[in-house]
Amino acid sequence: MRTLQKQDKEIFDLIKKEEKRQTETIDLIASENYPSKAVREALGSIYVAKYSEGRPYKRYYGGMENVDALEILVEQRVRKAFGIREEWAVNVQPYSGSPANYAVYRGILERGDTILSLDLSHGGHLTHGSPVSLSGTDYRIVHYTVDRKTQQLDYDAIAKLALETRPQLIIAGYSAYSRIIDFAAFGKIAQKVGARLMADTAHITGLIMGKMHPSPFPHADIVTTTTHKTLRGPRGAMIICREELREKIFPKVFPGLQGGPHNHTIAAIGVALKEAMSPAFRAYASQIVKNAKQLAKSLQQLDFQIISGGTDNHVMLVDLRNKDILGKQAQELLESSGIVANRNTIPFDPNPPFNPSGVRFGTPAVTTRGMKEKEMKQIASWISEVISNPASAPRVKKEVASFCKQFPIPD
Ligand code: DSN
Repeated sequence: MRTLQKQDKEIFDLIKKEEKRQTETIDLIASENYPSKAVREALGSIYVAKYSEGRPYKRYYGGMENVDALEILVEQRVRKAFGIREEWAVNVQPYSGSPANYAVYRGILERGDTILSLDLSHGGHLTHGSPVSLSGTDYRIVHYTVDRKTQQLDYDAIAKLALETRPQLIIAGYSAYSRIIDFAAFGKIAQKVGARLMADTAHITGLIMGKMHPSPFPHADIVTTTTHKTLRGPRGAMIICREELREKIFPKVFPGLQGGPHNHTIAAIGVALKEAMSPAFRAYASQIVKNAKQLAKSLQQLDFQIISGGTDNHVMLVDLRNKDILGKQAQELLESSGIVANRNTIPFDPNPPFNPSGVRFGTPAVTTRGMKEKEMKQIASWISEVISNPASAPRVKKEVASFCKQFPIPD
């Protein structure tokens, strides 16, 4: 970055500060990850200079031969990484997960149609019909919840609700749900009520490609995903749908919602997909889950309540109410100790979303740094120490910074 340093010291200094912050802290935000240097090189490539409105071989500008070749190659890699064939149409142009989801809704629903999705406060996502999202204002939203007792999805209850409310679209796929999603069960429910099924696998795409979570194919009609979470690519998204839905959905991406695709991002997604098909990535996905299970177990041993009693994937929700602290204060306290996480609602939360009863922890980023079960035990012990004794935060922060030096962010 010597050129940047010479040319723009203000931005260079901010990047260096952010690099230091990331290097010296433990990132437990379940949706974050560190892409490889190869991904970042593709992201910084000359593709950034190219406009390419349209779809491969159907563009509005000239100079397209390398953009067309790139986009076709990346679409093929999506199919290969998910183990699907040509009957699935792929679009790697969405700028991120929110517009990808909205393009699907506008493509297959009429205004006022019914969407059945998980309540945000039970682990769902803003774009799955929250009243503050356009998805919640343009459609009739019915939410399912997790079961009060098991804190897990109850497929019989979801089926009953679907029969009662007759949705046109059912959404499966979450931001804060720690159990395996039974896409086959969702497929059956959707079929029974004549709804389309959309799987939003943003959080678990890397686990699916790494064979640590069942695939949504062929149960879902549409799969949307971001590319920067467990998949460890650049910030971007994609839509995969049954071929017969292509003409309904893809025009909503362009020209409906977007202009030119971000070709540098598409190149970087391609690099991440190649990585995701390697044996090393499979080992990575497996370690993410091992680490999450260990972190949850160690926290339980320290009297933390894990929602649903554990985790099958990369994420866990902690109910802090027995610890005499709420989510906001816990997040701030942990951050002052060098442990970065986010506060989160828990199912049936009696507290408001701005200061909910829980925190969410995830292991994709720490696993990328090479941490294993032993380190998860250490992290759990720091979390417990700081929550029970806030005065320990400055000392823990120093210990965390020194510990982090053993686990550099891959460059
Ligand atoms: N913001 C992401 C997350 O943290 O889960 C979802 O979009």
